Amino acid sequence: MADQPSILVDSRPGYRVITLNRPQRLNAFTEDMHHRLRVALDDAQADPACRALLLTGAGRAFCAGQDLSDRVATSGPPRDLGQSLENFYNPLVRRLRALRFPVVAAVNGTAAGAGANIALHCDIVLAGRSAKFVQAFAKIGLVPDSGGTWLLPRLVGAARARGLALLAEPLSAQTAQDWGLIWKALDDDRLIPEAETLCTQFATGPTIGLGLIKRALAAAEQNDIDRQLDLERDLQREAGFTPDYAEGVRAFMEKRPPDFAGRGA
Ligand code: T3D
Repeated sequence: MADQPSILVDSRPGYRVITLNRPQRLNAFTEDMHHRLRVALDDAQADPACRALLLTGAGRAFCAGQDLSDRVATSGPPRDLGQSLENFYNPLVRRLRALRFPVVAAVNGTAAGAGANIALHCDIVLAGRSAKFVQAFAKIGLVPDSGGTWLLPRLVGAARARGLALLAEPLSAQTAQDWGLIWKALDDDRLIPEAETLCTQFATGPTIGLGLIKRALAAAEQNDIDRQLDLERDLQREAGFTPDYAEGVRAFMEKRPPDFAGRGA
């Protein structure tokens, strides 16, 4: 396994599949994996032909967060974990959230620590029924990171966020769906086909408009209603000038499926 790349990238028509690929360590993060993922996300963002992303894990897990074999205390001074967040995890979360197209997470197995929160930042989170979400941090004396303390109360409310973070117990995919933490739990054998279908749908969708929806929903986390109404006005103006909007209306009136180009004029 040593010479296997820690990230696999597969280009499909209109979208990419990124697979976290350290299955023997449940796809736990190393610096090499962070570097490769950063490049893969930047490449996807820069490619106008890429209109969606599928993120998944190799083997039986999605991702177990930081590789703890890199964190065993030695005789030297303790590692500055704040620096690790600053250099690796925070830029990753920011990159992922800033992608101009929809990102589908196919959580194929355990998602723990930063691995859980990275999955939860994706736009659509699908999970196989065997998958579990674990805010594992408290078990090793850490604080939920990668935006976990921000995401959890917003997704599931304060009481459940406190339980998940303080108890660090695994949450099943089905309960994650029931609580509104994720979009859908699926039978394991349906997970990847369903994620691919969604990516194909997004890859033939009005990409600029979908990106604007992402921006509006992200901004709503901070805005009051007045600021959000103003933002909707501005983003709708932008959407209304896209060729895909013109095509969408034409297709509706002509009672045919739209043929979205996913590009500006
Ligand atoms: O450090 C910083 O930079 C700060 C940032 C931190 C971000 C974080 O993510 S901190 C949280 C780190 N992650 C964890 O604490 C999770 C640790 N793993 C687990 O709790 C469990 O492994 C799981 C709940 C994820 C899965 O349990 P299970 O029973 O399905 O599998 P297992 O037997 O525990 O693990 C299988 C193998 O993967 C095992 O190796 P072995 O014995 O077969 O050689 C295990 O050691 C390895 N593994 C699992 N997680 C990690 C790992 N190896 C290194 N790092 C891991 N995170």
